[in-house]
Amino acid sequence: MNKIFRHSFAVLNTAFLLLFTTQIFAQKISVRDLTVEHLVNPFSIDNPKPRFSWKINSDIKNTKQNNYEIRLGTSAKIDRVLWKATVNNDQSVLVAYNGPALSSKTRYYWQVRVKDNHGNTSAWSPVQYFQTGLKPEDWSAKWISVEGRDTAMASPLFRKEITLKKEIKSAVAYITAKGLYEAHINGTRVGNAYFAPGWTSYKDHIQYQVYDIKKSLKKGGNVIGVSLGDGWYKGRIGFANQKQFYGDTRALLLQLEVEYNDGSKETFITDNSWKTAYGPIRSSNIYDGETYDARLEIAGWNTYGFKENASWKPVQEIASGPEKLIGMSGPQVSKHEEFKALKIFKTPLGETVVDFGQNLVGWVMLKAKGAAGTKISISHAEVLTKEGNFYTTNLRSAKQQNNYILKGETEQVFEPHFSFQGFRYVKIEGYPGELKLENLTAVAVYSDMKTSGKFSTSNALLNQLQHNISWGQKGNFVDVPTDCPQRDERLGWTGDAQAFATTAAYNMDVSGFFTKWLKDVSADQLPSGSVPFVVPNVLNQSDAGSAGWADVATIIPWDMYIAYGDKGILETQYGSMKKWVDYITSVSKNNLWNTGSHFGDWLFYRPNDDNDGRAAVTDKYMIAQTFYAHSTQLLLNAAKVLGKADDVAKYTTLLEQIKAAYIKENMTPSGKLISNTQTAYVLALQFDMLPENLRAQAAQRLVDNVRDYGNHLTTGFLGTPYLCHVLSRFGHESVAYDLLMQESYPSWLYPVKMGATTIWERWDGIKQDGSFQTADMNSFNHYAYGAIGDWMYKNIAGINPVADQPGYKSVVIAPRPGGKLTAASAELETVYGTVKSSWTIAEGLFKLDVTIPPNASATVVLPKSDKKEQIGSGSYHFEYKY
Ligand code: RAM
Repeated sequence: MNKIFRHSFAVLNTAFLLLFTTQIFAQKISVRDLTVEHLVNPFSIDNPKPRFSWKINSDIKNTKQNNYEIRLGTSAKIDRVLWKATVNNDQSVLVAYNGPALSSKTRYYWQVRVKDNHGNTSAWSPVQYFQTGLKPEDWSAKWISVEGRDTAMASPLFRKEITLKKEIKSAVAYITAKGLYEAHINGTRVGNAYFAPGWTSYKDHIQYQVYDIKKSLKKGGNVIGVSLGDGWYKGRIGFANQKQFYGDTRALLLQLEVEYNDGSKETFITDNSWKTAYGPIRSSNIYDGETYDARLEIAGWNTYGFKENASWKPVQEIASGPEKLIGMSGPQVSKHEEFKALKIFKTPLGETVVDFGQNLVGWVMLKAKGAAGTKISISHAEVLTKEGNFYTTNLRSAKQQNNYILKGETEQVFEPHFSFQGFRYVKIEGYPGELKLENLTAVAVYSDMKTSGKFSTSNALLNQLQHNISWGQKGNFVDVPTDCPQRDERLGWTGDAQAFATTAAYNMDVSGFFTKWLKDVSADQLPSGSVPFVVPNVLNQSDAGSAGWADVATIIPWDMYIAYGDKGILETQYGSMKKWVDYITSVSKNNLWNTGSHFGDWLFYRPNDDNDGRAAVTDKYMIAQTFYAHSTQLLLNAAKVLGKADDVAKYTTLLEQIKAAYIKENMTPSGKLISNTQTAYVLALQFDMLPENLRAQAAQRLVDNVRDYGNHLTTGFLGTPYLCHVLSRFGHESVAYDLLMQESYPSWLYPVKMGATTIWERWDGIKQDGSFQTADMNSFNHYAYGAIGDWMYKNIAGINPVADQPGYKSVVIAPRPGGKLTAASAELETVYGTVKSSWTIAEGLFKLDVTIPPNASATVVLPKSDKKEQIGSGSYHFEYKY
């Protein structure tokens, strides 16, 4: 303990102050944010026992729910109650339905009210609803495609006129496609989702979307029009120029169920009465972009009464495959932030380039008017070369180019339909007339995840790092968690996803997003239990089983359980978690996982011309053994939560054996590891591989290593997420801060200093001399190293979950100031409500403001103090000499 510490400690004991800032008025409580299966008023619930959640508003401190009443019916007034329950407990998250069997394709209405521990009862919440999905036997629609072989690159349009005989009470459309679809009713786009039906393991399951389209329909004649794109299903996907991975035929499946005011019903479906023709989208591709020829627009094709000419052909019905049709369990992809063009300039090579100031994922909306046949090309890039030219070599074979061919006449606004781009800069070619800033707007497109976290400090570089982390997340959470969003890859790399998942859950509500993706993890898990490198798996079947990648099967379900208190996700994924651990056991000898090929600590520090062993190479099988232990530990945790006593016993023994084998193979008697790297010590300590008495010395070896590199990290994808956590846990907080605040390469802030607006794939994507890392693998939007965000929320701001009270039912607020920071502040919207932790250090005083939501509680661990405060809900202020 140093002097300063002792001094403030003494002061603190005498001058400790705890102030209550919330007024204690007996105000009523209310409920808010009602969700079903994590979603607000969802439309396609498949779970026969859907789960309801709500949050409580209250100004009264120490508020807990004592009781809830829930009721559910089939009318908006809930006048005929189908199920009700009055329960005396504090469960407000994921309360499972427990009434009579729910019917398919039915809307149910529900509401809740609660009583608190102070004797207050809330009013009934506003009525919310959810809709159940279709059962397989409810589908009467037929898959339809173009006649003959589907060889055209152009997007086919499908249309059908229908007549509604009476006034309509309700109208629901169920739509999906092989490929991507965009649907219109009477000329109006259906919904605001992009890339529907989303990317899933299509050979196993395809999602359908459900739309309430009553408002777009009218009594009499109506028309449905749909266009299809190749998307992930048929288009180029994977880095080997692979096409048609899931199938060679784009197809549409649509069922429209109408109920008239008199109670009678009518169903309209896709079948061979529909017509098809090719429209203005001449080609579209996830990697390469889209070509749109406005001269080929068919005016009125999606309005009623349109006269189909000879180019409209009959469709063909095609047999459905073995894939299941499932409702959406995650959020849709939509448009979000818009960015104005900041600057239009000519590069030294004479290119016309536009800067949007932010590396983002989505596309540019372009306004243009010119002579028919004028072709405008928009190419996309993340960075400029050091000479200031447009740089696309790191996109590898992805063209990322949208082409628009004008039809003359009026001004038009163009945007792609079935492609997205990763970019900060665009290059414009062929623009007629003067290109003005107002002709271009960039729009970010990503999965609809509510922002759940805010984080800021007194350090501008750290704030930019936080900004970059969250933009790395937005850009790579486009329906599946991808490694990168720009080059010919954009795949669901499992290692990247597991490294970043907890950080992701701080920044945004990813409960639905990962619930959906974990279904693909299970679906694409091999019969052996091995887990592919990428999910959905579009690589070879044998591309599976890498340590730290395949462990996604255990890691993300556990992370989601902790973040959202979702025991159901453990129940659903338990089989997959277990299969993965059993797979490792099956390929291990003497409890050692020393077979198979592994990525290891991917992209670790490797200086050029390394003659002194400075390259931070960590033995791959040693890494594998630590993840074997980690996955077994998580499986064991899940088994405990789910009450599986036999498995608890079995995997407890296994875990001991794994650790013993690790020590025998990898550690000298004095505690030195066979690889003397940061990652080696980090993983050994993070996953408790070492005997207790050898942990402190191992942590010291880690510290020595960091110091030896001049306070630089040398870790790759696997070591980086845990590096600062391990240092903090073993009392080396200041070393963790030295790493975090390091501004020279390799470090988190080096890219920030180089002007990054997202997280880079490489610590030195742009080198000090302005040159680039190898173009083959140099993404400027790769979230993996953004995993430091988890440490920033937990240690700087101090917001920590508690494993046996998941979902932040209980929170540990333990800020640990350092790195010359004078202030830090974070907010997290949890499933109970908003948790806040905000501190300042000024004039020798440490001040902390904490907010804990109703029905949750916290332990506040004050820095430089042995004080721990137990608090209930409410807002609290602490201050003391520091
Ligand atoms: C790269 C990906 C990804 C990484 C794998 C091993 O191609 O971009 O980030 O997980 O390799």
